[in-house]
Amino acid sequence: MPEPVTQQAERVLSLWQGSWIAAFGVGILVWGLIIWSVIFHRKRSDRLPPQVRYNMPIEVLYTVVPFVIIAVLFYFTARDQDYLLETDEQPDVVVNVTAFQWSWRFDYYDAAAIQAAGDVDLLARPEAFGDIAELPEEPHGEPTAEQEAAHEAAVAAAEESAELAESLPEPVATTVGEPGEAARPDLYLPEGQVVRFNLYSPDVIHSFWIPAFLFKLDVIPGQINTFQVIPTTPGTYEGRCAELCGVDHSQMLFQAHVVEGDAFPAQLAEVAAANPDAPPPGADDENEIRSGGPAEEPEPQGGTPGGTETPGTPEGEPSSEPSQGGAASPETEPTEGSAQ
Ligand SMILES: [Cu+2]
Repeated sequence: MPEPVTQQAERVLSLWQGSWIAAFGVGILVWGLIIWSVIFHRKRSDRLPPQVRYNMPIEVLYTVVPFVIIAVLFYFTARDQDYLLETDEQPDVVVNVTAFQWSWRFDYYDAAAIQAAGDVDLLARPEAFGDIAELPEEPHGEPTAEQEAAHEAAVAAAEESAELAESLPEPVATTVGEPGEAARPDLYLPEGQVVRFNLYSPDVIHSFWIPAFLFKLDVIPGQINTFQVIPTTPGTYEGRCAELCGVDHSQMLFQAHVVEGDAFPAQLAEVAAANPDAPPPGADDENEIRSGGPAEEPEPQGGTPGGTETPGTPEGEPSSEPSQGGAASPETEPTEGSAQ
């Protein structure tokens, strides 16, 4: 196991160690009993030992002991899982992570600004990623009353999302990566502060994994998973996608840098200065919201019925995308999920 570099990872390590200690305890008992019977209960004569049909105490023991073992393991696993997924503590920094085929986008938010705007949980809603701000498709041909009603409901929901996206504070810095080691994005985290991650996918299932955190979490289209950590050890740690997500899955790399808390604001300013072109997801034009590059990815597939997309063309360029996003209403699929 690598050294844990977050408070949460320490818990994972102790769960892992505790499980091994319990397993060794059971193992030593079983091996001991086997060796004991082999040595002290060898065949001594041809006389058959007394034959019995059952032995109640032993049968009960066989049944009860495994239940106890499982119950103990379950208790600690459930307890630690709750702890690892707990987001009660007020975060200092919020990072919206967008995992796309095949890289990462990191949007940093000032938790205090979000707090002022309402609730930090706002950012954990899909609207925060601006991705469903697009108006759904008009029904083709002669729509039935049912289709029309569904369409109108979808339009209303989309408009509501767009409104919410606009009311959210803009990220203080944004990084968009590209597949491969050379263009992998950097993620900066402050030591000793509470960092909230909101994980979002516009295309397929990915998994956000920093091995040194001893933790990974799936990034699922249509569902935003969140978790919080407090980094404890400054340093640079590898990050990757841990879910086979397509042809360039292995190129889906990033690096996490834990910097000292005092140095973090300056570091963040540097990130913001280095990526001035990255459009903020909360930009005024609602199609602009979608133009982060990654969020656009599934669109051509969904928008061109029967179109043969080459899966190996990750267009990370924000500039090439808005035109497609702009064609939003008539041409594209109403929901992201249906694209897959
Ligand atoms: Cu992936």
